[in-house]
Amino acid sequence: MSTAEATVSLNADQIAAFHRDGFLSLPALTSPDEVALLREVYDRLFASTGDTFRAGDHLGLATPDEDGRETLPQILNPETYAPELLDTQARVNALAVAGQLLGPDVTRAGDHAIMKPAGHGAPTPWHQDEAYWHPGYDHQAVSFWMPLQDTTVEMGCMQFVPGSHALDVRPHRLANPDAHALELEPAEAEAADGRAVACPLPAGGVTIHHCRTVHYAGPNRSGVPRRAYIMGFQVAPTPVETPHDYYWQRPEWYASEQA
Ligand SMILES: O=C(O)CCC(=O)C(=O)O
Repeated sequence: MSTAEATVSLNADQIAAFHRDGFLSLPALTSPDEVALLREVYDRLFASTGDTFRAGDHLGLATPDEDGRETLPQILNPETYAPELLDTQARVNALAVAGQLLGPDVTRAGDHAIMKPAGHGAPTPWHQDEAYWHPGYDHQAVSFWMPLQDTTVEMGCMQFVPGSHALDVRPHRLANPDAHALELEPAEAEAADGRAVACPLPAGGVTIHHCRTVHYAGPNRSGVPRRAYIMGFQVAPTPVETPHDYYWQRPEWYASEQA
């Protein structure tokens, strides 16, 4: 799979665009052959039963539909269950590009996978990734969001608010009491909607976004599952003197670290 040499790099204009907008879109992070392999791994993981996964690694980001079907399943740490995900050209390329954006001290953060089932995949609400994270730090991280099939707006491609990575973490709330997603407060979400830039992509393309960039992905109205595989990279977070007041987080999320 991986040649260990990166085959993708950013030019100066792309690096400047990322720092200006907080996101960037590339048409290919890896080869069609590797995308086909990744799709097999992905479908195997999503076909596995819940007890394959450690507690909390298989979550519903939205509530099931009226027929009881999952509408936005997420697998955290997929590489734990499919170690071949650690040895891909996509990862080599992503790490090299992340280094161009965040500097040479960049390291791997968590991977995850979010599936929008054909025809009934739910929207992913407007949010900033950092709203989920430890309030005792400021974070510097990027996510590489790679679809494993061509992905249009109607299938739920990523959408971003340009420049929003320069904001603080905005007020969020739990999307509903039973699901695991956070969403921006309604007035902020409405404002984001009016400024969104949608990024349709071919299979194996990638969007890259900063952890404070406001983003969303719509429902999947197509007849094809929308498979997204996401690799995260970061530099060491900076401790803050007074922890941020992320009142929307569930109390158990970071309880042990803050005790
Ligand atoms: O795949 C999705 O629907 C949303 C992904 C996302 O929010 C993220 O990668 O931060």
